[in-house]
Amino acid sequence: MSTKIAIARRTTPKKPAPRPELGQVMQGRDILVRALEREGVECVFAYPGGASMEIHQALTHSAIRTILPRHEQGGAFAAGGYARATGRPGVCMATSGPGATNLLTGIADAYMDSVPLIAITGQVPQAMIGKGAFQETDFFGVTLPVVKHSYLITDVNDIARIVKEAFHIAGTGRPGPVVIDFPKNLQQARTQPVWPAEVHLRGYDPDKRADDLALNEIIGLIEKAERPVLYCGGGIITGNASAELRQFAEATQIPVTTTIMGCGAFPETHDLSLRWLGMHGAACANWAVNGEFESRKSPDQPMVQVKPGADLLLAFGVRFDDRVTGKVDEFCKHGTIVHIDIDQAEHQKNRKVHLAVESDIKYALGRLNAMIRQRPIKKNFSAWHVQIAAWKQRAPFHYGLTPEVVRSEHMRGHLQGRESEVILPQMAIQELYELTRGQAIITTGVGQHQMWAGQYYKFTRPRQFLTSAGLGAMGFGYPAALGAKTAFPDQQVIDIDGDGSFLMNVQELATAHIEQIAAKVMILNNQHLGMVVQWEDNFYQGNRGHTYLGDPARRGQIYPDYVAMARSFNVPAERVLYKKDLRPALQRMLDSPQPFLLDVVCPYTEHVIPFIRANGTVADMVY
Ligand SMILES: Cc1ncc(C[n+]2csc(CCOP(=O)(O)OP(=O)(O)O)c2C)c(N)n1
Ligand SMILES: [Mg+2]
Repeated sequence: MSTKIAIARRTTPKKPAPRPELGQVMQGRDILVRALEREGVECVFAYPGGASMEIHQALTHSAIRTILPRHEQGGAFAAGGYARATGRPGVCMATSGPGATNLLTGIADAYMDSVPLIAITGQVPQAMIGKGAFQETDFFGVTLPVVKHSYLITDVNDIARIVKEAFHIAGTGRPGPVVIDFPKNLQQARTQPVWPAEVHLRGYDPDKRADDLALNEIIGLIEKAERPVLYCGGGIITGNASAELRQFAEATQIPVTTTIMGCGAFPETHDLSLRWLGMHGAACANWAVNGEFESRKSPDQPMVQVKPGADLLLAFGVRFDDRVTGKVDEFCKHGTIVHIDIDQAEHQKNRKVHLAVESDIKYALGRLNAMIRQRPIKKNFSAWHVQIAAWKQRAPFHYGLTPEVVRSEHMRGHLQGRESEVILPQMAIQELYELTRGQAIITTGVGQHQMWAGQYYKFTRPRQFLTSAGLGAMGFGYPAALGAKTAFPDQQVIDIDGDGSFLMNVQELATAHIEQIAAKVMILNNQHLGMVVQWEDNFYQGNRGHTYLGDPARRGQIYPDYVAMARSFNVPAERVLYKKDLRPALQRMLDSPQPFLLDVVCPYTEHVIPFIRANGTVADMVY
């Protein structure tokens, strides 16, 4: 028997490759700035120093808006916020040594959450590299584990190509941060740049497309399933595949849960939405994926199933993060798992799956939708929908007033006799949700307030919830809000922050005022590192290990005075203590044409629930 091999013939004539363009002689610093302009960069968050001031000089002659953060970490987070809000690479810049190392946390944050970020750093002159020169740090080496790619420029003739490649790498495939380290002597050197028209990188092909065989298999699995669930992540948002996801979910009637990174990828107000899953996710989402179990008090007790969970899990643009899976062997233990991701490195990494498909998710969902249009799925999941509706009704996100609030010493004075006037943090977020009609772009710090922001603000569109999810970096919220507001000056951008997190980049109030970036911040001020307190309560009998942020000599007072602090930056601010004052104060914050700080004083005694302890299972869920 002969084997036929089909050889594809090129039927259309080959298009001539676009030609590179020759520029005029100029200095390296100007080549860099022209290259940024050619990439369509609108703004850079840049803090100068000896090794980068040449580039700042060049920026003064450019239409690019240069925003001076008051700390390089703020600049990196702002660029990250800009990138998360727009989908376009954010650009930050710092000098060598300490300037560069101050960017590091922002770079690591972008790496963990697949955010396109370009981090440019000045470097000491080439002749000084390796000599322990003043402000010399091997930033290429320091950042190696937390970048998608990095460059140390060694030839002035490479600048134009490197910038073009850096933007291509940062923004395509699975996005991520790219570092460009730029020695000062090359910033000053002169050459005639060659502007490349295209990027060619051997071995880097971000255009991955699932084959129809695998997609057909997925459709077959859906037709065989009784209890399918879509588990969707940030990949849907970075892949611009929200519309395709919605179409797919509606056509198949498969319920959707997302990760925190995926919040907004599917409207959380939709009937098919289970909200987000994992450690602090919705009980119904955790049950739908894993099944419902009898609550157990300790991990040594057996797991007793009450209701089965998903028999088919469609994991699209996710990475099986431990905050989602808990004990990974128990995660969706009895389901068939299909994993579509553009990054092959995520396949079979954390959780073994039955079918792994390497693909751009927008392409895969678009193709699945086309297949379903041709041959609609006949399966009806109504029994599954009934079960899910019952779970949703039984365990929605909830909170209530407890007598414990008076344990918060910073509340005792003003609450005496008016305990019902207490503002619980969840309540403040709910009010904000209502007043903004769910339309604001929300950023957060890291801690309890972050989880409550995810629970009590419902996100209906992608790029609406900007949070440091993978790295969990306190201090992210306000600078990220500045980045988002720079990109979308006409939208309401609000940082829902913790008192601890906000203080980590409080200096960015100056950037907000001077640059007139009207990002707002609502501090849920519980005078504690609330999330760590919650763990102390659960696992260390409430013994406080340096989790109190107030002034031990004056526990009845609020410390520090954020209102006075904001005013010193010329940023209007108010404090609210009582429920009756909350709504009007929020409204004044929303109406302010300037940046605004609202200090909302809350008790520290609330715990975030649902809660599944680290490496726990759904049987350990407190809800
Ligand atoms: C840079 C950084 N340092 C430490 C931590 C550990 N950590 C996680 S949550 C948290 C408490 C945050 O307190 P706050 O910002 O006041 O938020 P709350 O939990 O009180 O809402 C801490 C210290 C972290 N995530 N990031
Ligand atoms: Mg706090």
